[in-house]
Amino acid sequence: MNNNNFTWGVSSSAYQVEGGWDADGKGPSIWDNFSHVPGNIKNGDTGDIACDSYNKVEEDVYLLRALGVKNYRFSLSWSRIFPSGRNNSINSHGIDYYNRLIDGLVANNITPIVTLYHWDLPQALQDIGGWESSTLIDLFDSFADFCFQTFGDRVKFWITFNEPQVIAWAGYGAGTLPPNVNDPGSAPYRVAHILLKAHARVYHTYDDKYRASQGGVIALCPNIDWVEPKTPSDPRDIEAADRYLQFLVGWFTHPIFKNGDYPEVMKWKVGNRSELQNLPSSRLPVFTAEERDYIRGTADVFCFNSYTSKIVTHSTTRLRPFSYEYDQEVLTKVDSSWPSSAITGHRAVAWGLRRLLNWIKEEYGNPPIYIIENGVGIKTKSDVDDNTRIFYYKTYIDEALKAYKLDGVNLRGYNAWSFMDSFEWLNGYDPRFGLHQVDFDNPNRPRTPKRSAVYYAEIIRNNGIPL
Ligand code: LGS
Repeated sequence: MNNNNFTWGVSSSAYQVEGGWDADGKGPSIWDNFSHVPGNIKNGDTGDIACDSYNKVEEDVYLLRALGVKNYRFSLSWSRIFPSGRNNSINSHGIDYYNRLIDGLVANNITPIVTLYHWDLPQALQDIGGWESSTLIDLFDSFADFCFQTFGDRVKFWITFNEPQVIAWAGYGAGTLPPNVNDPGSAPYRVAHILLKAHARVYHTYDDKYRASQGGVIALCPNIDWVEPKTPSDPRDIEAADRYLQFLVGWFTHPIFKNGDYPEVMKWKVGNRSELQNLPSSRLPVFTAEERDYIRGTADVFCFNSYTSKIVTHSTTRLRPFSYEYDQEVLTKVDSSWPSSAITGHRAVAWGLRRLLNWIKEEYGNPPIYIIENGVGIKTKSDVDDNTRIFYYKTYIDEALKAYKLDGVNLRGYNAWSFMDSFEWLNGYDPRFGLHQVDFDNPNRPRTPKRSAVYYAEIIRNNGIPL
């Protein structure tokens, strides 16, 4: 590959690797409290110690350097920095930790990509309503402002929200993830509205106060599954697939990368126009003209996470009233002929990534694109030979590079999920997504590179798949 600026990296998030859940003055987050309730997490696992990265800065940086990555994407734990979520109490130990990590990365020529919010809201802010409260817009902005001020001399790549749709749907619709609000009617739409405003506010704060002196980029990071129409010759299935993508991702990226507003199909299906269809009245909040101007253009690059692909078919029956499945008349499922990854219901469909990259290029005018998470979880502790993961990376990276080299997609970087085995939310420590194995039975949490780490390091050295 002739582009030496292409950036290869690995990704993680604070709650999944740090541990030190109450160390040195850190406040509790909604994930600390949720994982402490027996029965919530598989095998009774918690992130209390996780990979103990809080105590392993030097070792983690050493492993990153050995991999040869150009960047490391991690997140900041809000309640480690502001234990109560507010800037009236600042935890200097938490700041020291992130300073040591960032300094270690920079000293080794590894660019930090820093996510401001990867799901671990300070509990104190959940207590005042969490993302259902517009007060969070101010509070998130003041947290972000502090982070820009404190770390922005060395951090030049910021992500506001990881997978905002998961925050809205899983947190406030299905209620499967904390704060477990089960309100599939309108709550996810209200939460998304607040997340979009919070994202835009933080973007403008960066623009107004820091961009000139710090010169970085800022984005948000939705998750996107590629979808194929079940019957490619059936226009209704094609439309259903498009509708799925608009409800899944356009929800956030249409306002930001297009016109400051939700996709037309969302306004038609769940906005005011739904009254014309004799459906429940609008659940989609409305932006004022001023807000649309404020939101439009608030990302410098297009980041996303992707793991799998699905099949979509049109359906004439509404699956769930007030729905949760993209309000649709859309059925999604997996194609049983696609190779299964080790995760139930999660197929490894590498060519879906190429199509997805082309869709982003067409839909949003070929912005600079970063794949921030891609990888496979394997449900076993003894994945020593690691063939499934090597195959996954080889085929997915190959398809991403086809999009880049052959299709003219403006792809700038690829990050593997994950740097190391870590706490996988409701699934605890099984499945394993890591390029490094972590021994969670050992209090020292030793890390061992897997064969996939060696393979990925070769890809990085070769700046593409080795011949
Ligand atoms: O750990 C998360 C990874 C792993 O797979 C990361 O924090 C998230 O940003 C992201 O959602 N991640 C992810 N998503 C794909 C869905 C995997 C389904 C796992 C199901 C296990 C039974």
